[in-house]
Formats: sequence, structure tokens, C-alpha cells
Amino acid sequence: MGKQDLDVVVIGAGFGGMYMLHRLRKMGLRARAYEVGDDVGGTWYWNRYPGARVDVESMQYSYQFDEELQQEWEWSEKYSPQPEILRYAQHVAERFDLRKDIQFNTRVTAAHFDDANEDWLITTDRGEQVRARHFVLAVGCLSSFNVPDIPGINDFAGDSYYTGKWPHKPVDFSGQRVAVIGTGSSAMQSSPEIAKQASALTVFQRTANFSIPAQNRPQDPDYVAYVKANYPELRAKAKTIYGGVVDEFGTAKALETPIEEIHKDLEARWQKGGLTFLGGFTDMLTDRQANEIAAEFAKNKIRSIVKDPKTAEMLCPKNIIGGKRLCVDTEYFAMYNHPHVNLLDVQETPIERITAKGIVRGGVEYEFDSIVYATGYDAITGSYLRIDIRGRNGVELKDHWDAGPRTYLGLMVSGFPNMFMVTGPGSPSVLTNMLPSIEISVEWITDAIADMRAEDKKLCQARPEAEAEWVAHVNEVASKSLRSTVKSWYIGANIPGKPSVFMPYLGGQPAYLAKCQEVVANGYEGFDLT
Ligand code: N01
Repeated sequence: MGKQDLDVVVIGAGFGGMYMLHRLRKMGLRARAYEVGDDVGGTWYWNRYPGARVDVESMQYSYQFDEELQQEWEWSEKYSPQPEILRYAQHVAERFDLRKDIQFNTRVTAAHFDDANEDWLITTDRGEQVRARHFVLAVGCLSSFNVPDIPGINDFAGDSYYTGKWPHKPVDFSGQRVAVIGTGSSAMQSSPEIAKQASALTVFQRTANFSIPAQNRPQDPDYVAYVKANYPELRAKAKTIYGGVVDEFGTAKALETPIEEIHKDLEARWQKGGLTFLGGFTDMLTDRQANEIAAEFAKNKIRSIVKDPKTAEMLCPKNIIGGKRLCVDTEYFAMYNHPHVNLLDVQETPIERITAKGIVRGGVEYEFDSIVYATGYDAITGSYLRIDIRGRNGVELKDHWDAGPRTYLGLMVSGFPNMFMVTGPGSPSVLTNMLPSIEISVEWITDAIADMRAEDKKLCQARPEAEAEWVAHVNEVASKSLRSTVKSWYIGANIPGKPSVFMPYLGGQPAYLAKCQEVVANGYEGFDLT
């Protein structure tokens, strides 16, 4: 068996890759992270579009692994804007001296398991090759942005922008006619900001989406002091809550509650703002009738905000609420009351093509100076499958995942020894507060590597039957939720040809964490350590 250059190669220097590197180095391992961008931050490095901000409150959407770090960092707003989150990532990189072991401007193109040497051979787009015992994918869930398959997309003579890969210098839309394609979270955050500058803004909507007002505000110093004084308890409490976020959640069923009480709760949550709009009752995402009450409430809000009744009806979603991920906005619906903002439906009358001058829809050419594509991501699996990953006997990950992602606990894939995933498919990831979920993944993986080393084990691999059982469990839990009935990026519906499988684990963070801990307590049940 030959020697390795490194103990561990990590792909990605977002929040997952950074914490992974930090833990590995503390264990005394030789580790290096490769990152496509020229700095840390991952998703928050790329998503620099106007209006980009977090929609889980910042005091909770942050690392908890270091008490001094969480005490010293000051978040300026309830939902901090992207530049501040990026500064936080940079601060963490400096504080823990991470950059010296991150190779930036480098894309890992291939990772092949070498059966003879029992290690991973990693190849980069700079032509380098490096051997490592372990290989960790910290590639993010929403990092492979989607270029829509619209004819003529390269013909446009004006400027084209993707929210998922926004330029590093500020973009000035002043006096411009701007098109935004898409009405997901990125479009809802960016459009109101673009509308402040543009002379005309046209939003191309394929599926109307529900959104709850952010009600963002500067941090309240008393609240900050309270959280900082109680961080350990609050973080521990968050681990017992489905989404990993401490908030107020109800325990009653909507269908067993008088309608006035339900409306009172929904109104209070609308005024408070944010993602927990459906959190007052336990059956909002399992019972259609309950869901309909909340959906109608939110639609009536749209009707009360948007003055033109035709536009208001176009903006009212036909789907259940919460089936696609809820959006959180600031003045998105109110934006349509401005005379220079226009909404076009592209569900019934699709975009035909992009031309040098603009966008053709229904035989009409709409002329623009800039087009903004807020068209989402090849979510959850996209960033894995962009890399040529081959496990034992040259089996390709894309073949193993041909009918949808197959993992054990979203951490490992059978036939791919010593390959670990941070918040991989089959983990709760995007359905929960990402930072704590990242920490759960990273801590499990690094503890497993430490245990392997302590017991002089060279390889860790998921057993095929454990993987099959976990995949079945993930599917079964998903089938009980209304979420699995809606065409969304959770099931790959936004990418033509992608298998229709609900990819994240809907069982919640506490159940997931308990399972991960139980597996370890049972001697890495479902894994072979050899
Ligand atoms: O992407 P999306 P996103 N022609 O996939 C439309 C997180 N996030 O970047 O719904 C016309 O939601 C598409 O239409 P349809 C968050 O988890 C968080 O906005 O497929 N339209 C849809 O309207 C979020 O859910 C924050 O019919 C086309 C839109 O483009 C996730 O990232 C901020 C089209 C894509 O919406 C993704 O959000 C931003 C076409 N050919 C994002 N192709 C926070 O606040 C696609 N569309 C933290």
C-alpha cells in the first residue's frame, strides 16, 4: 500500500468545509480543502445579489462550536445581510487560521477510489493529483446554480446575471429595463431592490409562491444580551426542536382548534414574520384542510397588499402552502403597486426564446437592458454529480444515484469507502437550520475518523443493506408529508430529467441526531470498519 499525501481532502470552504478543516487540524491530521471561489463563504460567497440575506435569525444561524466566537461576534440585524455573513465567514477563517490549508480558485474535477492502495486519488482543474485516506464532500446543498434551458439564452446583447453567481462588484441597474426570471426566494429578495433602481422591472413568473414578510429589524440589544447570556441552554434546546431553531411552536392540531384561534395565531405569526408561519399547529403540512386555512390566509394578505386585482390573483399560489419552501420577503408584494413594475405569467404563456434584445413570450418581444436569472439550483445532488466520483471497482456515483440519491444517514454511500458527506442527501439539511446541521455532520464525521484511528481501522464503509433501509425510511417519512406531493426542488422537479425523489430527510433534526448517536453507540451499526 502506497503512502498518502494527506490524511483528508475536503471539497468546499463554505461553512461545512471550514468547520471540517478546523476539526481535522485540531485532531493533528494533514488536511487540505479545495475551493472554487477565491475566498471562504460558499453559498454566501456566491450569492451577492441585492437583497440577499439569511431567513433564519442570525443569532441562531451561526456556529456554536466555539463559545468565544459566538460571544464576540455582533450581528447587526435580525436577519443579517449577505455581506455581513460573508464577513463572519472571513472572521472565522482568520480566527482559526484556516486559509493556509485552503487552496482557492481550484475545482476538484475527479475523485477516484484506488482499490489497490485503498485511498482516494483527487484530481483538480489545475492538473494536480493528490492522494488522501479520507475524502469529505462539503459542497453545499444549493451551490450548483441552474442555467435554464431557454433557446437563445446566449444571444442576449445586454447583461445577464445569475443570482447564484453574482458579480463581485456592485451592479447598477439605474435607468435600466430589467427582467427577472423566477419567483423563488432569490427573486423575492432581489426584485424589490432592483425595482428601486430600474426604470422598468418585469418579473417572469412560472409558479406563484407563498412568502411571509421578514419583518427584519436591527438587533435589539436586550435580546442580544439575553441570547449571549443563555447561549448554551438555547443551543441545547434548539437540538430538541424539529428544525433546529428555537421559536414558539404550537402543539395543537388546527383541525381541532376554532377558526378564530387559528386566524389569530396566523396573524400574530405574519406580524412577527419569518419561516415559522405554519408552526402554530402540528397538522399544517400533513392535513390538506388545515393547510388550506393557512394558504387562504396568506392569499388574502396578498390581495390586501397588491392593489391591482388581476396582478394580485396572478400572485396567489395554486399550490399548498409550505410544499415549496416558504419565501421570506421585504416588500415583495407591495413592489407590484409601483407603476414601473410588471408581472408576466409564463406558466400558460411560456418564454419562447431569448433574443439579442430581450425575451419573446406569446409572440411578443419584450426588450431589456439586463436579464436576471433567479432560476434556482440543481439542488442537493447537483454539486456531487458535477464531480467525476468513482468508488470501489470504478463504480460511478452518478450510476449509483441513477434513480435518486442513495446514502446511509446522508453521511456515506455504500461502495464508496472513506467518502463522507456534510449534510448529504438523506440528512435533514435544507429543512433545518443549516449551521447546526452542518455541525452535526462535521462532528459525526470527525469523531468517526478519530475512532477509526484509535482502533487502527483503515476503512469505513456503509453496508448496502443499511443504506437501503435508510433510503426506505427517508421515503416513508416523506410520503406522510404534503411536501412530497408538490413539484419542487426538494424532489428535483425543477431540473429536467432529474429523478423524482424527495431528497432531504423529513424526520427532523432531533430524530436524525438521535439516530446518528445510536448508530455510534451500537458500534457503528450499519458500517463496516476494517
Ligand atoms: O430558487 P427556486 P431560489 N422559466 O428554485 C423559476 C434557498 N434560498 O434561488 O417554480 C421560467 O426556489 C422557478 O419556477 P418554478 C431557499 O432554500 C434561501 O429562489 O420551477 N421560470 C422558480 O420560480 C430556496 O428555496 C434564501 O415553476 C423558471 C425560480 O425560477 C432555495 O435557496 C435566499 C425557469 C427558481 O426558484 C432556492 O431559491 C435565496 C424557466 N425555464 C435562496 N426555470 C434565504 O433567504 C426556473 N424558473 C436564506
